[in-house]
Amino acid sequence: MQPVRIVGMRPAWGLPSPSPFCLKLETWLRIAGIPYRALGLDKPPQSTSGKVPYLLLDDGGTLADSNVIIRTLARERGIVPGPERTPEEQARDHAVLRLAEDSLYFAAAWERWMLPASWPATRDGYFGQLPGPLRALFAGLVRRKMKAALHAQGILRYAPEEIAARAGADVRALSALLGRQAFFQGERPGVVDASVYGLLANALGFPVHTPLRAAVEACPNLTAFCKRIEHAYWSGAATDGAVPQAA
Ligand SMILES: N[C@@H](CCC(=O)N[C@@H](CS)C(=O)NCC(=O)O)C(=O)O
Repeated sequence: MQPVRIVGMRPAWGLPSPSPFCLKLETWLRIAGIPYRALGLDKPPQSTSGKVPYLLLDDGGTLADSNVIIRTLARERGIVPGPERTPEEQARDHAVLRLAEDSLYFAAAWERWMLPASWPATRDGYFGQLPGPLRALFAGLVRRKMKAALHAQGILRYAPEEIAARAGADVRALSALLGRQAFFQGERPGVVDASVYGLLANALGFPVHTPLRAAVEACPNLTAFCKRIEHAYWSGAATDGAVPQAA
């Protein structure tokens, strides 16, 4: 089977990707057993959405959005998403995915891009490989773009303490929803597990002690969940070092 080619962020801080959505996609491909090549972004994303991750298609086009990519690959390859889920379980999976991707993600992005204490680590993690003058230029440009996006999304309109409180509430809700299960989707992991892992592993691996990181560290079932995924799908995998350039 030809490996699929995905474009995402280069590894940073010992994580396979500093992007929760790129780490989610790679983790899902590992769960699904689909061979892939991860190409590190070296220019603005060439996807229709302008975001990463995206898939490079054989006809030269691209396919953006982790959920769209996963749905497409699963359909094309006849991958069964996991054990049968009741309609109520499916609704719960849906709610967990949205909680992670449409709520917690934005608090995490705010911490990285807007908290003064986080900025040096974010700048060096995302732009450290660029030559000096370009590094400062791009870092500043992307930070301004992120600020506008976080304001438009709404999170930036809250006070910092409120953002931290919202992130903490999201994390505790995830912890309660996982409970004593091995994975959010039951005994076997699926897309929801990949998604939550992409976010939580990034919260724990970011080298600054932020309120989000503290909230995750305070939930032993979530840290054990991350270790379980890491052990099953990432152990022995290189998380730093050379990543091929995007075509
Ligand atoms: N819904 C998208 C979200 C992807 C996303 O937000 N990616 C971020 C990196 S984690 C990005 O590319 N941000 C750049 C931007 O917003 O311009 C997915 O699931 O792939």
